[in-house]
Amino acid sequence: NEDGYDLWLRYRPLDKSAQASVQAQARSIVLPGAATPTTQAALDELQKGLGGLLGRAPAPATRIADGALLLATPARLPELNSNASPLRAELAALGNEGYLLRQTRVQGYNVTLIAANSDIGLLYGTYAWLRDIGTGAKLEASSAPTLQLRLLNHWDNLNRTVERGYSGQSIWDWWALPDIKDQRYTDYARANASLGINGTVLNNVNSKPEVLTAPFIAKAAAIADVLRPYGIKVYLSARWSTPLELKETSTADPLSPEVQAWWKRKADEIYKTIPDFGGFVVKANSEGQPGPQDYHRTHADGANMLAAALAPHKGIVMWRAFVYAPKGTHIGEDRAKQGFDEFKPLDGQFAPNVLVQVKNGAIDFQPREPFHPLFGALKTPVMMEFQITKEYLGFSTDMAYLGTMFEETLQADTMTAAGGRTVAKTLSGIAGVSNIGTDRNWAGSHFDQANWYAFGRMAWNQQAKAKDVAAEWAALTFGADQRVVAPIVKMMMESRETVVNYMTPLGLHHIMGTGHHHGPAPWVDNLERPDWNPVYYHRAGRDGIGFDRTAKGSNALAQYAPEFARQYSDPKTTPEQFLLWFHHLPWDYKMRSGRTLWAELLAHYDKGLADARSLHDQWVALKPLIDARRYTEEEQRLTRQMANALLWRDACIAYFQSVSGLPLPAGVKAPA
Ligand code: GCW
Repeated sequence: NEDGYDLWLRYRPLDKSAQASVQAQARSIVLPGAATPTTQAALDELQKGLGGLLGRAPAPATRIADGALLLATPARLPELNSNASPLRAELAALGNEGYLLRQTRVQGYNVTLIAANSDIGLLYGTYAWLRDIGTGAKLEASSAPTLQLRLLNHWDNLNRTVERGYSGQSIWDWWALPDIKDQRYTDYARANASLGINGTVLNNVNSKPEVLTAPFIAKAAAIADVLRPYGIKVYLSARWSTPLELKETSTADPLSPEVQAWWKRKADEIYKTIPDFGGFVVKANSEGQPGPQDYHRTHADGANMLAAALAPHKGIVMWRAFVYAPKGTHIGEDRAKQGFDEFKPLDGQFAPNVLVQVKNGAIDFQPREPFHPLFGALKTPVMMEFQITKEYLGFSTDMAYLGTMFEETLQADTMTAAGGRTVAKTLSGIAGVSNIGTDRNWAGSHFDQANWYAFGRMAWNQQAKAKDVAAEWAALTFGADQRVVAPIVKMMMESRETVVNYMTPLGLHHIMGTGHHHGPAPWVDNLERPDWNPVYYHRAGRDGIGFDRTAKGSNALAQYAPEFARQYSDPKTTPEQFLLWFHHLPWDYKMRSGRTLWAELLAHYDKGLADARSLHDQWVALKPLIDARRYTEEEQRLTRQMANALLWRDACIAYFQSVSGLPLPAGVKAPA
């Protein structure tokens, strides 16, 4: 019975004809030169993978022969680099992490070649080759990542709870570390390397001073040792006030020499234990976290001080732009504006090893947000922060494939250059807030594995299409049978829009339940800070609904490129999916469909519920083709999702009706 532990690395037996053709391409496995931990990982994966797919893995051999699967870098096989080699130029263009897969002749033999410039490239190539076999794709490719930083961010606490985690405890067993290294760490490394993820931040951005003490550095080092062969570097979230709270300095002012010296010593200490440590991510002066502003210094002062400590070791600082102060400042200001307002003026002041890490949208990981105005606005290198865990999209209960959301954001045109410039083109790195936990299936639900997968594949290639990625994942996860893959892809492609429709259609946002963010609460109006209240965001009343972010309102639009601002300042030229994000409109505003805004809103809620029911029915129809355990586990969630969708629809309609005072349009039945 499938429990999901193997993720997309299941390697279940291929059918006989596929086995024969793969066998012909891999009669032996040849790796010229000495094995390293990384090539050993590749060889081990081939043993495991081919062992499963073919029933028996080919033996490693030392001599190239016809039918060999050959893993080679120019250093291992110098002829790849010779002027005569047809692959020389292609290989040179692949950089350190890229790979190519080719049926070709080497030394007069017909071989299947996995070639790269480095051992890590060989490992990535190995996973790509195994993936191609698993999906039945053609085994010819060349691929290299555009971004060097492809990270997971764990919001894992040291007590093993996970902030916004819906899949069990943290996989990092801090108590047992460093002596006891769970097999899960290796399987985690394999899964991430199979996607090309090359860094991981182990702990929550709401961090604790303890994580930077010697015992925890030793624990992090033990994890780093497991991940290193897989090309994954370890990073930590640093709490701004660490030295002060540990009582090792008298202040946390970034300009204090005592503080600067402390961080330098701390960096030296970390690098003694973890020589390839990646660096720090920092959440400062946001939601109660300490930061340089506590000392009247800027985010740049803070980031640069840490950057100076890490620079001699080639470490980096990822300074988060999700900064809104929970108390005091900016009260009454549109929260969507604060990140830009704080960071734009600091552009140009950051040290070269600082990146500003920006959430995909300016509010907070909503089911749909327009891209953050900082993308394309800074010279400072910027990283994307996506949230893989579904804090606002129904946790791990509701099905919502995020590939479509990642694609929508990455391909959005920032209009910050002539001819257009997508968000993807403005990035220097990408991070995803992990959905991984100790649940047997890692992600809480089987379909949430797809969100980890899609993040990784799109971190490698921002041009990847959500639909292709879904098809790959479905084939690897449920078997490469079109009777299964096609309907699953259809469900996945519909799923996120379904959630948007029954939660926050037409640009509504932040109307979820207080604190937990699950379920509807558009009526909440009594929280400590106005910009925590749903009523602050939907602004529904007798006169209409929506947040006016044009020049008549908060003017958040002015933070975008002029062409974008122009298009979105007019409701008629604003895409309807963002209408109420940027505009406050009367209930009888005429929509493109010809319906009134009120009727259109109801239609979206109805569609969300209908589509949630349809997702369930589509899954039920697949029952004969899905193993019993995974079928049942997902069926229960889809049943729960129908109830969630019903609650969302009825609660939102009832609430909005209570403020609009409008009757339900003819043909719409009152909520049961
Ligand atoms: O999305 C919000 C979450 C917080 C989170 C914060 C952040 C880690 O509700 O749980 O804290 O954003 O991104 O810093």
